[in-house]
Amino acid sequence: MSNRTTKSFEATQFKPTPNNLEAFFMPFTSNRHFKANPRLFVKAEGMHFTNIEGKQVLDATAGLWCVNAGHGRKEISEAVSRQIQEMDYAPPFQMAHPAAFELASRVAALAPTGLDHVFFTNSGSESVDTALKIALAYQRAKGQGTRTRLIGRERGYHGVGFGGISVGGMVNNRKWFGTALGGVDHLPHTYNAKEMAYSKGQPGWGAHLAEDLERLVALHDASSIAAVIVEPVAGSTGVLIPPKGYLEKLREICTKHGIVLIFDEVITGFGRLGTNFGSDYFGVTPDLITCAKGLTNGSIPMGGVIVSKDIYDTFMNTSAENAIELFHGYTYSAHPVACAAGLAVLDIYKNEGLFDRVKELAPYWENAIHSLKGTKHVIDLRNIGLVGAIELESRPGKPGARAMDAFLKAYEKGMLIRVTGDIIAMSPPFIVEKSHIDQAVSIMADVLKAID
Ligand code: PXG
Repeated sequence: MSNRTTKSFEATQFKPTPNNLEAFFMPFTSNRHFKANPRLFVKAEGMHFTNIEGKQVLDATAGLWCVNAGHGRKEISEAVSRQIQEMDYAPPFQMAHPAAFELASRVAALAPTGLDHVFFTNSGSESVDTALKIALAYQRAKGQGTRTRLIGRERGYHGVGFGGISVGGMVNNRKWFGTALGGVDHLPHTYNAKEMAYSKGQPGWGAHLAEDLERLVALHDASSIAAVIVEPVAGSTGVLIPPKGYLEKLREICTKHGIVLIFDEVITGFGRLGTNFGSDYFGVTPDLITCAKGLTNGSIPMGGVIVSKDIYDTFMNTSAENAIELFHGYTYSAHPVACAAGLAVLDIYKNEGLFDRVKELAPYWENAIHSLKGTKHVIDLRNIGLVGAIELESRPGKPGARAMDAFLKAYEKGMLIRVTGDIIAMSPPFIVEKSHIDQAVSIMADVLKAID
């Protein structure tokens, strides 16, 4: 026997009891507040979670913008269970399995024309870092190796990898972790309360903000810029909807200067706006699309980067015979269980016409969200597809405190919402009924009246 010093499970200081909340270092959570006031879900079905006290909680956020087809879908759990029994894992480097090709073809078929190859990852953050790396390597493969600069946008959220926080524009994701990537610059964000408060759908003001990209080109020179990344609709930083004409202008400037345009569609992909992708909604086609979340309905972690034919072909045509064309990948790229989940999810979306359902419900949703105009604390309301935002006036000197109170009060009243700063975001599963929308808005109105 080797002389091992590993402690036995029993000898560790933590009692492995399910109600010991200490060991789990929770992500993006106030650990101390949570552990003093725990909120645990134990079951989920359709539009509702059940919490540990046995109470039903209306899911007004589709989990974290991911459970688009609603909870507890048997088609997904059966497909996952079948796959894990048949083959639990297959290595994705120099080997593969059939479902990976099937899912890639199905995703490519949903994507805008010209975007027809898919690289699989395990999360939105990995998709973003993958897309940035593909853009850099593509420029190099084309003989444009001086193009190393990446451009993001203020108030952008692109996950938590070093690439993502560098191009992102969220101060808390940047200030804690050192200097992040060098050579990054940012476009201004597109929100202006004075010009666009209470806009329904896309604001009419602000297309000119895209011209800032020309300013950055003039400053850095196009020959140093590899890619621009934006969310078509900024989600995490408070639902910032692109002004009419803005994305079109970005596309035009990127094309003019040979810059790769990346749309981060981790939230807007898979039907959230009532179209396959946000690109379809806005009629603007980028060179790369990142996705995750709705790809597997949140059931199994998976993300992807959808790649244009031009970029894929450049890799294929410029590397030596039998060389690895893209030096990148994850142990769990195209994991068979995630692929099985993805295929089952795409079937549900198609068979139930869920993206069309979003389109049909969007006007009802818009009216419901805007019916909160004049409610205590509200200073702006925004909507697009099945996304809504309620912006609250901040308490003096305490940004975010009021929305956090709203979050806790809503939970107490049986509804899950998301808050960021003093903005409340709502994004229900696409199976939502009008009666749920009415209920959600009425709970929201009660919550806002009840908090200081
Ligand atoms: N890009 C975008 C546009 C996102 O919204 C990510 C990348 C990162 O994905 P992963 O899978 O690595 O988390 C996201 C994630 C919220 C919220 O409340 C939003 C996200 C995640 C958690 C919370 O708005 N988006």
